[in-house]
Amino acid sequence: MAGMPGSGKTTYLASLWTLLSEGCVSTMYKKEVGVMPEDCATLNQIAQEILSYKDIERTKIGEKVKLSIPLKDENGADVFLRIPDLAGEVFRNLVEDRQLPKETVSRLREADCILFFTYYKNMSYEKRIVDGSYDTVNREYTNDENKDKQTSAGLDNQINKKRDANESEVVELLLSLLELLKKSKKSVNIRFIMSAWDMVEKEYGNEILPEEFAKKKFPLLYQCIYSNRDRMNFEFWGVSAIGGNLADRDDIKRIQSEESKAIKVVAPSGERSNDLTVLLTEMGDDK
Ligand SMILES: Nc1nc2c(ncn2[C@@H]2O[C@H](COP(=O)(O)OP(=O)(O)OP(=O)(O)O)[C@@H](O)[C@H]2O)c(=O)[nH]1
Ligand SMILES: [Mg+2]
Repeated sequence: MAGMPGSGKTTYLASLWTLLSEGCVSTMYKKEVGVMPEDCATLNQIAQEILSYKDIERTKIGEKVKLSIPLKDENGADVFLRIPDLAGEVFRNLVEDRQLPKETVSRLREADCILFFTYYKNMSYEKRIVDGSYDTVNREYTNDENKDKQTSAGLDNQINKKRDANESEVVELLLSLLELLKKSKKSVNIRFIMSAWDMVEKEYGNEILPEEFAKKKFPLLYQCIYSNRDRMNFEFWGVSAIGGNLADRDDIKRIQSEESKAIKVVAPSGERSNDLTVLLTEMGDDK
């Protein structure tokens, strides 16, 4: 999983673990009874927080949680799943300092598929048309407490820990990952995950397809993906790993009654399910 801070990575992983361990939703990949993953206790703790409708804490640099477990596919064949959950800060640092831990680089090189998360609500707004005499990008803060961080000229071109990443920085992250993988992979398999799909549907209606949403909301990222299409196999997915907004009482009531059925996964074709494991299917040349 890759993605800037607050893009929905940990929530996906913990909800995926809940689905696999409870087994009450029919899933493409299944866990055998009694098989437990490494890091089971931590995953249970995060999953429990989500199940008690609490906002989970951001992953810190150095935390090394992963979901590492043998599964069975629909034909009963063995597959081994390994998804490390890194702090978004690690990816922010890649954009800011051009550095990524060696271990993460090798994991990315070994990965069959990268799940690249974005959550549009946890991104800074970026105004690209500059008024006045500045010929640079003018970034604005969505967060009040960060307003004073803008320079007197109203410009701040440095990504920093005080504000959410903006679209240009997400583009930078994607380009940096492609650069890192250039030598080891002819073509990189990437699924672009539009997190918190429940929020998207509230705002844009439930007819919108994940790719249409990406094109509308992230035009720069979308353009970058298409102009690098010879370097990746890619797909756009919508995922609501919680099923609703934990700050909204009506949503919480609905999640309480629907339970795991509140989870939503929208495939590139628009096909819907509650199965978070469909994102684990092979793609591209590996199919
Ligand atoms: N409405 C809604 N919000 C969600 C959903 N999934 C995640 N979120 C929100 O996104 C926030 C961030 O999610 P995390 O899973 O912590 O994000 P992360 O990518 O792990 O962030 P870092 O640990 O900082 O890298 C959560 O606190 C939720 O508020 C969802 O399905 N629906
Ligand atoms: Mg996290």
